[in-house]
Amino acid sequence: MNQFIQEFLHVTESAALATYPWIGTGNKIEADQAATDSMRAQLNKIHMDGEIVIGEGEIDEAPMLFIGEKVGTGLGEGVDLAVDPIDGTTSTSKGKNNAIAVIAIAKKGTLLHAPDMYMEKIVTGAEAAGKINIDFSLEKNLRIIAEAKGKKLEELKMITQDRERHNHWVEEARALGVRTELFEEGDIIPAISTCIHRQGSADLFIGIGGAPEGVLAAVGVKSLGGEMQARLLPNTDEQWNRCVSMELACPNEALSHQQLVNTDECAFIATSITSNMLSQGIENNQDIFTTHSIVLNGLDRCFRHIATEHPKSV
Ligand code: VTB
Ligand code: MG
Ligand code: MG
Repeated sequence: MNQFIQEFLHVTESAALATYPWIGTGNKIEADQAATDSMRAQLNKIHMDGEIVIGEGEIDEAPMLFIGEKVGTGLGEGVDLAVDPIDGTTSTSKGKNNAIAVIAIAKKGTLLHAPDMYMEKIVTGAEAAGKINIDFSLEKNLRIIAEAKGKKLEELKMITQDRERHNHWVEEARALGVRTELFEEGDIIPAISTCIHRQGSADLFIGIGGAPEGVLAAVGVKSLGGEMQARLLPNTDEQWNRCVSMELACPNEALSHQQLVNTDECAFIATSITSNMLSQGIENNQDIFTTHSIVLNGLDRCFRHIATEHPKSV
């Protein structure tokens, strides 16, 4: 995968830059279209036999990068791709925080083929990896993390998206004395942030969000030695059958990290459109745009942030 990282960084940087004219304009469809067109064009230049296994649309929902779409020149290594040209289209169109252009890549056949539906997710950093369990109660998982980190419950922080469906978790955590941070949009970066040692980082991410975003986050979390577990939440017969047709025999079973991403040969790359807790949004300077990206690689545990200056004249 390493040989591709620079090229994929160029893909997410270009997609993010393509959205720039649309930030804060209220036009989320146009923003998404610009990012998608850019991402497809750049992906198709890469010498790989790529397949989108996590995308947004189905085949008839052009212009999205759809599940099953082949990308790249068709020559070279087989690669599974998970893409979200913009995670946070509403944030982009409203000029609010937490919009990213994001890609995860992995050796062919190693990423979960998940349809676009809700997924329950829990994530923690390396200290409690191998110890938490999505089938345990929230209290039990919090106690496990506290013990693994040598902290008191009052010293822990949980992070979750500000949604009514999460209120019971928020109440439970706060009743135990665990501080709980709520964010508005975009659950990929908050999930990954639990694996990074920074002041104020959360110890546990919990939430119900998009399944595609779940698989993307799983690659980032894996690259940092953390642990993610998940469960798809099909809530119609159609969604259930869709899972079965994607070879998920028990659509609502607990998914281990390995089921989400079954290799260390993987990478996660996200360029910030607007700012988030780990990285700054696009800066518009006189002759250049500066982009800020996060690059994580399953073969080491480094947290790389890459700033790139893009001359406007090119
Ligand atoms: C989730 C999350 C995304 O939108 O899909 C969420 O994974 C949708 O939640 O990152 P709602 O249906 O409650 O709005 C995002 O936050 C992208 O904005
Ligand atoms: Mg999107
Ligand atoms: Mg998304």
